[in-house]
Amino acid sequence: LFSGRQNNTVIAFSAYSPVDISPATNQIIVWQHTRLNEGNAYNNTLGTFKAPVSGLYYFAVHACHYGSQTLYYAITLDGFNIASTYKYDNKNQDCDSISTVTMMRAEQRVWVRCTSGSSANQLWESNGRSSFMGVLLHL
Ligand SMILES: [Ca+2]
Repeated sequence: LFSGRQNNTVIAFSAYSPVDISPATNQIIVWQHTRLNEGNAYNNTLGTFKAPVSGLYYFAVHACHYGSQTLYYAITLDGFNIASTYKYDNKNQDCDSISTVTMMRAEQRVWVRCTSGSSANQLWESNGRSSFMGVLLHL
């Protein structure tokens, strides 16, 4: 698949386990554990991904919430929402996903932001079922 490519830079991460399952409005959702962090561009203390090179990137969040809680979140590029959603179920735990592709310049950052927070436990996290991932598609 990659034969003939002159540059085989691999930048990819997959992170899970949000530090705070009751994020406040505008709080960064910090995913503290990484299954994968090729290129070390995802910072698991800040919850931010910093593009090491300019290119086309893909990001996705899969997030689950507690029953009767609404979970509002977005993928942001330097603070501007580039994908967003909210998820509610009046009874059951449930999950949804958002994903997007975006051009990034080197040093720009992407993170997951809670767009309307609560002091109640919103994020349902067990065994890594809520996660954030990103990958460089093309230089
Ligand atoms: Ca909190």
